[in-house]
Amino acid sequence: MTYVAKPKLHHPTLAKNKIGYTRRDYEGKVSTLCAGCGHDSISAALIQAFWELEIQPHKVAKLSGIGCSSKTPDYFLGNSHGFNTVHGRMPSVLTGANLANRDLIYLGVSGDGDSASIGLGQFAHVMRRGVNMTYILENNGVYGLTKGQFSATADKGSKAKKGATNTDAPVDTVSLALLMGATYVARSFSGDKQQLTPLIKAAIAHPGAAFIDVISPCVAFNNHLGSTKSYDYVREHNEAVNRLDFWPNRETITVDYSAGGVIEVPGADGSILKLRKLHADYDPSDRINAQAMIASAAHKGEVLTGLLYLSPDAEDLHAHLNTYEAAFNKLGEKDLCPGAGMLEKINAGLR
Ligand SMILES: Cc1ncc(C[n+]2csc(CCOP(=O)(O)OP(=O)(O)O)c2C)c(N)n1
Ligand code: SF4
Ligand SMILES: [Mg+2]
Repeated sequence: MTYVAKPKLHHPTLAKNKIGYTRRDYEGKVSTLCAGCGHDSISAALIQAFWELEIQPHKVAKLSGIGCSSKTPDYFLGNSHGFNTVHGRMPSVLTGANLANRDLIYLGVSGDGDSASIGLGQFAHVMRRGVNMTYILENNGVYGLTKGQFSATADKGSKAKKGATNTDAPVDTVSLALLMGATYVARSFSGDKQQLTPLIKAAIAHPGAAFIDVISPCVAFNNHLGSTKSYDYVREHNEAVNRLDFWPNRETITVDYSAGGVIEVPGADGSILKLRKLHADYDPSDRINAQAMIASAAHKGEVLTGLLYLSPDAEDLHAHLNTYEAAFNKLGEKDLCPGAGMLEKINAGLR
């Protein structure tokens, strides 16, 4: 089975968002992934997040690499722009698209093989450059598509389905993203849609490189005893540092909070992010403390989830480079080709 068309009909009472779309309008083709694969739950959270944010699907560009995870953009946002690139090369293609047209909302979807093995360099550089994007890493600790080899995020000592032990040290992608200068860093679990959906919404609103590592069990090759990326292991060792709620710009807040332990973070676009603290000593604006807490949790075999770091003064690549605001495809010949006089002036400035 490689392709199944989805029926277009839907129930007339299906709820619509303020721009008149139902959740079905944010879906894609029928998934061909294994039943129970964590990646499908991440697609469901993405559909929910874009529907709740009332984003027009044609305003979104979704780019991915190669892998089961990288196939998923076909299963959501069927009316958005999409580019299934080359293994480990999504970040550079996305960077180019973003530089040419900043008017779109950029979503990068990748796997642990795609990002932490062949694409490790690209991953590091897209974070340090601050490309305005939401980078979702669907982390199952294996190369699912090529039948379950250990990936670079597999924990040392964890077991493969047939019993082999992984002897290599793991790449911890959230630590790396922090080290590289990402301005929004989170970790979540595909089995926790309540936590994941607002994390995605806040990442989309974030003006810079937003990274979410989502532990996403592979039921075919890495969901057994001895795996640290199985549903059972993550449920037993999930340590949430906070819970997040997100309101897009200036919407009335109707939820009640007890005053203690809640931080309110206003976004540059008028949105509001509320963080309910679960760990008294966890401050997501403190990069050094975040790094220490992540390392300490990993040492204890815990999976630290939630919003791990948020920079209060994030900027994106366009701000760093002071680029021209209009998308290249909106510029006329006069702007793109300012003539011999201008060329002479530029050349003179370089002499
Ligand atoms: C250049 C290149 N090298 C190797 C492959 C083979 N290959 C395809 S997918 C994949 C690994 C995918 O693993 P991951 O990114 O973790 O995705 P998952 O399938 O686990 O979601 C590999 C090695 C390829 N397609 N291209
Ligand atoms: S092989 Fe693993 S990652 Fe790929 S679809 Fe099946 S469960 Fe998901
Ligand atoms: Mg994988």
